[in-house]
Amino acid sequence: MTLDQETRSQLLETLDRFVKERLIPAERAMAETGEMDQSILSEMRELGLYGISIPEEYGGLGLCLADEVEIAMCIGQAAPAFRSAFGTNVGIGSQAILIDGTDEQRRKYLPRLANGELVGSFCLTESSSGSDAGSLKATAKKDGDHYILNGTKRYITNAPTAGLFTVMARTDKTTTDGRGVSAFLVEADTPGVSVGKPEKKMGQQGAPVADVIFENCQIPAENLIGGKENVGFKTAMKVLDKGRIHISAVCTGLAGRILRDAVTYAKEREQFGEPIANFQLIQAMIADSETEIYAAKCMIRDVAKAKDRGENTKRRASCTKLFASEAVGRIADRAVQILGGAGYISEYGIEQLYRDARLFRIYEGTSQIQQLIIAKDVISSY
Ligand code: COS
Repeated sequence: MTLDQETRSQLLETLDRFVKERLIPAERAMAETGEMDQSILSEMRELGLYGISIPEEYGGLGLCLADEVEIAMCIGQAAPAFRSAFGTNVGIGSQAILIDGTDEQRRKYLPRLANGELVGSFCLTESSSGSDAGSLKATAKKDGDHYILNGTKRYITNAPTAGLFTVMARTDKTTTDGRGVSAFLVEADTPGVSVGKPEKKMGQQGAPVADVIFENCQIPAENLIGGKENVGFKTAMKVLDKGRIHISAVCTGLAGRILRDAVTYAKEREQFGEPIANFQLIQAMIADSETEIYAAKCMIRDVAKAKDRGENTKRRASCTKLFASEAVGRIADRAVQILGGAGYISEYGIEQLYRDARLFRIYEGTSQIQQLIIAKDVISSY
């Protein structure tokens, strides 16, 4: 569904107020304790944020990607951990079911993902397979009308709060690449599933990340996504194609926030008898940052519309993720520079956002993986 102009503006205004009145003031406490305020999570549920991408027939808002990215840019203005709380339900924790799941799988899980009762999480990465995702070692062995799952997944976002895992595991032991991988839905309370201790991280405190361990975990055969073996790697790639566009929007929302904070500071801070915003070397950093934000927004809106039209956006999703995540890194770096000594001191908040932004160049595919995807696709097209 595409929102009409008025509904879209009203929704974005409401969310912008929520960001400024509720999320930004709660950032510091979350960064210090690593805990998200439960009342904020309830408000996010009430706002329908967990279900923005899930079709209305399953209880979500059923928004098109063009609307979803506007919401991601808006919420992205606050510390990224807030977006992460519901982001897996919107993206990597629900999309495999939506893209390749059976009707029964959709009916069973999507309504509870849409209202936030269930948190979805995506288990692809392992200790020995990060960028080379297809080489994963977790196994799923068919045993009558069940599969027996074994393996350990690493750095799994929202693992400690998840009720449902999308798990990629090898069903064809004769393979070592993506061709023998299948995708499964595993409920967190299934015997044999355990979650490790949340990792201590550089930033994004409040967005929990942990190992997920599967030990002789018996899952019903009907939880094989789409009922088809050995197509799970492709499912994961399709999920990431969309996820990378969404993440680009989060990067760009944060970039705008960081620039705003840096400009506010530059207008107040005086040196050599005047605000530092008057100095052209500061202005150059502001101008470069604004230009990159504008370019990223153009890419995001363009690729989101293309995906809504049903086009293959693999290359463009990677171009956008590469550009937007690298841009927010540069913008955060310039903001620290504009704030000078204050940029390095936690009281001013920029150093926290600088650390938060660092993850974007790594997760949902590193910048180098985006470059490989883009180059391979371009080379094969000429
Ligand atoms: N959509 C649909 N199918 C896709 C696809 C996509 N976006 N990308 C790849 N595929 C298909 C290919 O067409 C190929 O199919 P065939 O075997 O039928 O030809 C198959 O999947 C394997 O593709 P490819 O040969 O490109 O796989 P590689 O093992 O070379 O690796 C990369 C591909 C490196 C791009 C992949 O492993 C990757 O994205 N790694 C990063 C993982 C990541 O983002 N992790 C983040 C953590 S999860 S939040």
